[in-house]
Amino acid sequence: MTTTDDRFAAEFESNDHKPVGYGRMLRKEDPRFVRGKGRYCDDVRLPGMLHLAILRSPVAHARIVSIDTSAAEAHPKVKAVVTGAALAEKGLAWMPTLSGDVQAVLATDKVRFQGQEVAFVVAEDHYAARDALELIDVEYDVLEPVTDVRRALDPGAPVIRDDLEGKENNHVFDWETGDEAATEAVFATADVVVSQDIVYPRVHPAPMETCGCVADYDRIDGRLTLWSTTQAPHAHRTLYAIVAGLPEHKIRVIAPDIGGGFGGKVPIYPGYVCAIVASIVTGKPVKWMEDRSENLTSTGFARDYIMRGEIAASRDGKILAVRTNVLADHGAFNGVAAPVKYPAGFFGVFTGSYDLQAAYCRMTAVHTNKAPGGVAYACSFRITEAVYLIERIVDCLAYELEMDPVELRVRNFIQPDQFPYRTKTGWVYDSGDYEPTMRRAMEIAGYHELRAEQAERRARGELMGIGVSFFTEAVGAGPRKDMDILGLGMADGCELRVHPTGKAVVRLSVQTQGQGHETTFAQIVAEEIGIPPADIDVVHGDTDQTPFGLGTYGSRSTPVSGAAAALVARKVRDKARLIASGMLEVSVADLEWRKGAFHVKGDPGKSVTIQDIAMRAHGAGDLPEGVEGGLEAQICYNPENLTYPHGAYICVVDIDPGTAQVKVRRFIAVDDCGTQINPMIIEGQVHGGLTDGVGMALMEMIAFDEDGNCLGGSLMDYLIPTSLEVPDWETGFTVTPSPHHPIGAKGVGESATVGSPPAIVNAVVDALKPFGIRHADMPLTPSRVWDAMRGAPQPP
Ligand code: MCN
Ligand code: CUM
Repeated sequence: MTTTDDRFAAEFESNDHKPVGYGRMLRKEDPRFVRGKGRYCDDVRLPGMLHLAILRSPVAHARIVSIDTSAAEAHPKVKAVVTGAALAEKGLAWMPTLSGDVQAVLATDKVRFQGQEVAFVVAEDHYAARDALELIDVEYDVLEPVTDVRRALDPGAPVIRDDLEGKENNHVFDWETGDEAATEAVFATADVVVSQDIVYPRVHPAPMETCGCVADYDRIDGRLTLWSTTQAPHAHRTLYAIVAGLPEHKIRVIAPDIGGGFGGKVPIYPGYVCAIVASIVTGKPVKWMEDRSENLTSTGFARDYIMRGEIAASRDGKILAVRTNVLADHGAFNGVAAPVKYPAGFFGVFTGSYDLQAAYCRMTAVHTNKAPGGVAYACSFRITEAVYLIERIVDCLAYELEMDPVELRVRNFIQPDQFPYRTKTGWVYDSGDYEPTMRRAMEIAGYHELRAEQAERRARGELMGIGVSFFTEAVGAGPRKDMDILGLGMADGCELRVHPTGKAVVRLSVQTQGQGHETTFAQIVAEEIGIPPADIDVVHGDTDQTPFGLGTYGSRSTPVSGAAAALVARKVRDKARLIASGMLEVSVADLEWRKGAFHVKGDPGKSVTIQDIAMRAHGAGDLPEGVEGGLEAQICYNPENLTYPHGAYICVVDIDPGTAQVKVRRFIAVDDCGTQINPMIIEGQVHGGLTDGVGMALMEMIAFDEDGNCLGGSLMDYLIPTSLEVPDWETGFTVTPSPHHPIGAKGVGESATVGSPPAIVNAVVDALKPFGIRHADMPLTPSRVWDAMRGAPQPP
């Protein structure tokens, strides 16, 4: 099989788009993973370890009348049974969420979503703990649930958060961005205005490994060690210190190998806190691991935005303004993980890749009787929703103007000479060159031939669709002046030590969940300091071993920690230069750095390698005046701005007119993430994100019935794509470096998840054009497509 990757890779890497040295090297972590030697949380087994299981609410909204734990306590293998009331006595029944709300660790007064934590059991083994859950008798007084987000603010709607003083309705926040009056003025005089209701359903990241932890509290020296499925070990440690009142220096959070995070492992879940409490209470290590249903029903969901998009344009296709109104379902507790000043994440980039005159967004967020969460699943802090909105509404406009969707986009692109470009909602895009990326995707796709083929097929009554999307992402949060999580500024520490024999260790604050950091961060350091990646160990995921930083999400590792790694290596190199000048007995100005060695200018024979310098830095003899021994450095990098990767995606679908089944025939993705570190890993990230996109566009939705029962509690009901549903991805790349990142790299980990759903939906809607359909909501399952074809009303 020849993939586009092969066809284009050679050409791509031979031009000036060279990735950093060692480019497509194989992943250093893979020998361990492919042999089944990864070490995940559930592999942690400590002597005397007990097992914790959580009793969860079977109903969405109810007052707790009584809890009888006596039978469970009498179980011979049970060591402790803990309820909300018991936690309340210690002031631990509630914990802060990442968005400044509070969430019940165990319910005391009411349960507020199906699957909420009500009590926990600690037992000698996992099975006994689960068995004992069935012995707990809870009496519930069932209340009317709020499941329809559109009714959450109705007068008389049950108030979910009566725990909050003075709370009289289900309102969470109002938020707006852009200029309402200026936008109204443009809309009032525009030739064409198109408006469309668009729903981005609630979906779940569904990582292979569910959430869990092992808590080990040492009563003698008061130390807590927590192995935990976390994407942000340092931030979690600080929050545990605040919640549990433990001194921070006595807490060690270890994130071992993680079997996929996708944002679902950013929040602190009640289960982690329960395990910590259980270990403190019993004096033994305690393990908690969720099962699949618990993961799907109670951990951070994603999306759940109901949007009205409006676009104003001139008759000849100049887009003038975009306006949107959003109703956001935040579930029972506002557990969204976003920088404090950004309650709607980075949704403000809904103006997309287009040069507009005005834009405005108004959003209302509400509580419903559903699990908390809101930004997981490779969301780039809500850019998924923003890109879906703009790329769907631009297609609606193309439909009304009867224009080709590519031509409409190209006509409105922000031009290369406009960067840095300030959008009408205040985001400053660092760099971009959009049209070549779009043209490259068209070239790989054979866009014009595809359109000709489509015309022929349509004439035969076949349903073929071609969908386009073009996205600009904003990744790499901070800078810290604008961005913090619960007061913790979004900057990243990094530390590099070169040992006497010239081997190195780089210590990161970010934590990989499968993205290949052990490889790519070694590559960044290797490029800067000339030590081969094999000789550079990447240490991460352990707060005792690494400097403070905010963790991995929002594709921030490369933009923030990647920059930190490059700069810390340069700092070491600067010191190495001083030592080299002593060794070669020339002035610093006479030295030239070339791949791993300092050479005396004009005397190529005279040089010292970084390894020679490392030995000298630690060895006998004098160093130049004022230079300390050792060869190491550390920094804390505060990014100047986010980085703004972009991409052009084209999707080709066929719909079976008899069954309404959508088949994704081809998918072409051209991504631009600035300077590439490892093109193979980037392709892997893109392939994964595109697969996510097929899932969301065609299959995935966490639905609820009227009683608030979650209908997506197993992978039989919540469908995720397999290799059978996805095509051979065709990828291509362009490179527009970030001007402020030390090596020009931008993030890429969420690009494809962000960019692909609109391309797929646009393709399906394009295929349905003969039916006069302009929009249909995700997931485009056969039944939804069938209904759309029959003109049936869309589900709410
Ligand atoms: N990379 C590169 N060159 C670039 C940019 C990135 O080689 N110019 C490489 C990086 O070195 C890194 C990978 O691509 O190995 C992703 O980098 P980056 O875009 O910085 O994203 P993060 O490492 O911060 O990863 C987070 C991102 C997010 S937020 C989600 S959600 C997601 C994603 O990554 N979750 C994932 N990809 C995932 N991939 C796997 N396998 N598992 C997850 O849980
Ligand atoms: Cu929003 S999912 Mo990722 O940012 O960890």
